[in-house]
Amino acid sequence: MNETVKFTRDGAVAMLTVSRPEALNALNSQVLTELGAHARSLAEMRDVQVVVITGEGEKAFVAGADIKEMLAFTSEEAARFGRVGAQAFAALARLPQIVIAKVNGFALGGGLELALAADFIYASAKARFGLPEVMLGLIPGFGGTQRLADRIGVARALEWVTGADKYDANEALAAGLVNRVVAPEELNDAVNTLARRIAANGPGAVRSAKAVVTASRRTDAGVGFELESAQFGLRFGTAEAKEGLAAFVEKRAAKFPAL
Ligand code: CO8
Repeated sequence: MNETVKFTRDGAVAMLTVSRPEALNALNSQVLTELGAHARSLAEMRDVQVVVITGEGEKAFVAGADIKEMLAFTSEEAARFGRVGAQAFAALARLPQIVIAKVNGFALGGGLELALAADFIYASAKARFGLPEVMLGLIPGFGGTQRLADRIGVARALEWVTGADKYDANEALAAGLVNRVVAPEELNDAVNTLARRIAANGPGAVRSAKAVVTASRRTDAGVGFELESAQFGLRFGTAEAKEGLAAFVEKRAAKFPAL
């Protein structure tokens, strides 16, 4: 069976590309299974610091779950499909690395849910976002209701989920869904530049920062601040922080040890 998710790597930056361009990269069972397997092996890769997720071709990031496959599902098959997808997306969302969704075109339904499993989204100006599930009599099933509300607020998320409209890249930017919008031909460069910039920093510090910043969502403010102080203190026991501080004082570029 041909692979439907391509894994490529450039130094400390890895890329997952959903590759079914003939179906606008729709998520079938095979894609979901492969995404889950990649997420689990990426979690163990201590020499990868940034993961980019994207879709093959010019037109789509991912146009949703595969409607043609879902059409024939029994309830049991649908439940299994939902579980495999939810587990894959949860594994991506739990990765210790920084995960960037590079949204080059349509990010609809499960496709938007996949982008939401990343830490943040960079989008081409021709990207289109939306959760059209209710038009199919469904609701988002891969964690998208929770992650969208978390990203753009409950009121706006309810409007998006129940109205099932599509939003262009600038609307998504204004809503806080997308971090940055660039011209389509500039998207690769913008993401690569950011990914390399992040990967050049102290790898332990970047992972620690991700753990602490994302904890702000799950914990009340007191606990989050305590976690931040604890992690801040722990940094000082690391060779990485010693090197970073010394390099600044010595006016040279830091040479961080591997994790
Ligand atoms: N599934 C399967 N095939 C798809 C999908 C899809 N989601 N989207 C597009 N395709 C296929 C088309 O069928 C077409 O194939 P063919 O050439 O064989 O007919 C090919 O991709 C090209 O698509 P179009 O010809 O439709 O291209 P257009 O430019 O005319 O339209 C759109 C592009 C607007 C993106 C349109 O394709 C579209 O509306 N697609 C469906 C979008 C959608 O509704 N997505 C949500 C799906 S539901 C979902 O994601 C649920 C997730 C949660 C599941 C939880 C389970 C428990």
